[in-house]
Amino acid sequence: MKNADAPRPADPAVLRLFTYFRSSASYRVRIALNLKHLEYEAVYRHLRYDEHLTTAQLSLNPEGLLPVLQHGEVTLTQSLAIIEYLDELFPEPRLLPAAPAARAHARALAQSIACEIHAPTNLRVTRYLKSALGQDQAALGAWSRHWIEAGFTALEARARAESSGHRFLLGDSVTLADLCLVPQMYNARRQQVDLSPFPTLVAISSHLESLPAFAAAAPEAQPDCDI
Ligand SMILES: N[C@@H](CCC(=O)N[C@@H](CS)C(=O)NCC(=O)O)C(=O)O
Repeated sequence: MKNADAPRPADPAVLRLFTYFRSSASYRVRIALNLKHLEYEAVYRHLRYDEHLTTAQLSLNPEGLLPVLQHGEVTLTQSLAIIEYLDELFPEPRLLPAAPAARAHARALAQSIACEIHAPTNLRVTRYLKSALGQDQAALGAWSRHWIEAGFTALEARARAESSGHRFLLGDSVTLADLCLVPQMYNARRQQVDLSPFPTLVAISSHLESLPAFAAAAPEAQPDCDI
């Protein structure tokens, strides 16, 4: 991984990821890049200092969200779309199963985390709760824990039924769903969610976190980590 702060001429070979160490959507993409052994340039954008909301950054992603991936002339947003793009261009190892049902299932589990847990607990949501609706820090924590616990309750039931050996959420290799689980588990710990009702998810996440590609993508392993 290299750091690049200044834009460079488009090079079709270069992958450039706009990332923040604690951004779980960026964390998903970092895992995918590592699993596929892809070199990339990291451009760090600090969310707390609103570096994702500058004019230059909004020209890359008008949503004002990380991650953004540049690949030559191509600029991509939305972590799940980015990961599918990488999976199509660099298929080893495959992160989406070949069989249509398993493929749909992996996407559903990933979306259960990305859309049903992560989206309502995102920074801009909690900022709005605080600034526009006058909620205090305790209320923000309760809000985030509520959505994480609701989502994890459903996910735990699915994992108990479908995970073999508690190593992956689905089947016996890493899928897109696992790339979403580990960052969400990091967030859950940060929000001090009681994880005792979710032993299957904890076991799967612990196994995944021990894999080198996941460990190298962890927030603490990022050069921009400031905690
Ligand atoms: N659905 C988007 C979510 C992206 C997202 O929410 N990114 C967060 C960091 S994890 C962000 O940039 N938040 C900035 C904000 O909320 O102001 C994706 O999967 O890429």
